Amino acid sequence: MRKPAIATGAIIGLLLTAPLMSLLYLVNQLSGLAFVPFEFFNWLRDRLPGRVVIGGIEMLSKTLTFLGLSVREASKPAEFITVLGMFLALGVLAGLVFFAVMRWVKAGSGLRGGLTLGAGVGLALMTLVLGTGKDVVGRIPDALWALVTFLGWGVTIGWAYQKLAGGPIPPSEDVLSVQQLGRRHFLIRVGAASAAFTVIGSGAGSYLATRSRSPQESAAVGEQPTQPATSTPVSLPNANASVVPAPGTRPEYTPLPEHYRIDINLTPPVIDGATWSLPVTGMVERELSLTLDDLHNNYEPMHQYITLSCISNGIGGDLISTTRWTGVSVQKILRDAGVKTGAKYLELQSIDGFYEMVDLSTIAEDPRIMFTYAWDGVPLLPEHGYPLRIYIPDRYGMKQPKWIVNAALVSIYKEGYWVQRGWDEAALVKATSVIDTVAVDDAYTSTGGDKMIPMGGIAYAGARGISEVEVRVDNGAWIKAQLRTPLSDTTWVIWRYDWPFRAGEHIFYVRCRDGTGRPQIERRADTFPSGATGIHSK
Ligand SMILES: Nc1nc2c(c(=O)[nH]1)N[C@H]1C(S)=C(S)[C@@H](COP(=O)(O)O)O[C@H]1N2
Ligand SMILES: [Mo]
Repeated sequence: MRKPAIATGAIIGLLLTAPLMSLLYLVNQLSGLAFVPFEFFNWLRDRLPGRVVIGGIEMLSKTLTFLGLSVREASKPAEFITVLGMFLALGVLAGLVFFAVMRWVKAGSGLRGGLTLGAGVGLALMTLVLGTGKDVVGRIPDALWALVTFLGWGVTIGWAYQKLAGGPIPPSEDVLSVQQLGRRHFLIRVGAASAAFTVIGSGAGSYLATRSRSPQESAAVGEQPTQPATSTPVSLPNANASVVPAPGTRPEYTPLPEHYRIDINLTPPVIDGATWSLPVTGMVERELSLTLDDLHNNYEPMHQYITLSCISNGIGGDLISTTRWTGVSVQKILRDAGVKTGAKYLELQSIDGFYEMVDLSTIAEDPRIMFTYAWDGVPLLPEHGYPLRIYIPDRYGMKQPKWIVNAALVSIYKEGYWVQRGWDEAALVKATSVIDTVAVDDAYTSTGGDKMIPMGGIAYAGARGISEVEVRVDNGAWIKAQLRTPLSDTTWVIWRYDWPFRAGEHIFYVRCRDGTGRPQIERRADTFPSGATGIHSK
């Protein structure tokens, strides 16, 4: 008997892993049981060296930019596809290794080998699933599901091996071709079944995903009022500002569905707001446990217009947005809890394994630091941190956890999630300015008779504000732009410059100074590790 080729193992791995993933997806959509490929990659993500994770993310975002796709819109789908592709590749590898190992094992043990493979992988994934998430008991169904499915997968691979290895060789000269024909037929049949299963399973899964939210998700959202997602304040605080944005400037107030989203999760963690509460523990006089109702009813709500930027936002990038945040000053909560002497930091823990520290001295100095429960007048959307996130002025998003599940006062410093992975410890926002538009189609004639082209965009320097924006055309002099009164001290500023038109090809440059008069850094630097610097041009 001739043993099947190792390459055939790769094909079998592919043909059997694809329908398994599709089954896992369908069942995840139907019942909420864990989608193991995501669990696996989340587990891996938290254990790989930060450099590797960041390298992967940066490669992905560079590829998207290269392909002309918006990082804000395309990064989550691209992450999905990458992770699914990588999991499938692991399945291929498993098939390959299995067939290679079976070459050394005596004939007839395909099924037993498959059982061993399935049990090994299944038990490993079961342990992994049990280890992620706080509540081990609640994870038992997910863990058993992982075990059962991968056991079945392993046995099927073993069965396929057995089939391909075939029985004893028939006494004919044509042995090889007969056997090859049999193998080819078998592979075609498995291939067809695999394709049909994969298409039907993932098709039904995505139908369920688009038709309705998963059961847990609707449970969490059920707590929220039936308001439309976007309820732009009827009148913005700067409604009477004299400087009008140039046509084509991005919206000053980002529509909520367009707010960028960045986090370490493939799908947003879902927290049930009705049962959630925030424990305030550690070095406190009185431990607190604050429900959403407590936060709403026992504290005066505080509203702040805020621009949030990701440290991974490149020059002129789209990982920056502005909305109205509502919550409770952290100072008030700490006053109620009572800070014990010796406490130095507020340690925040999120449900997705993300964590960060805030200096108590920073909190003591800044009443704007805010536990936030609403954005744009509605409870936080699941992807933006429902039920609670924190706002810390002047810092990039990486310092501001979403989905907070614990707050503890501590005396010992611990690096936050991204800090531990090599990113800047302070993550203070770098001043930046962007040209959104050179509105050639909106040219008009000035009172002096010149043809004018409105230009505009944003400038942002965290909570330091913007004192000046300048524009340069080609090698000309830097000219001051007009600044529109911003929504608040902590948002971006819209600038506008009406350029006296000259025919020909031009390059436009922009730069700014923050509220303290400090010029933005013109030297080009990458986003890693402290945020991008450099001049935007168009
Ligand atoms: N729990 C948790 N909080 C998080 C993150 C995360 O991965 N997990 N990402 C941070 C980063 S890097 C950014 S830029 C902001 C983005 O917030 P948004 O997605 O609501 O715009 O969330 C921050 N808070
Ligand atoms: Mo970020």
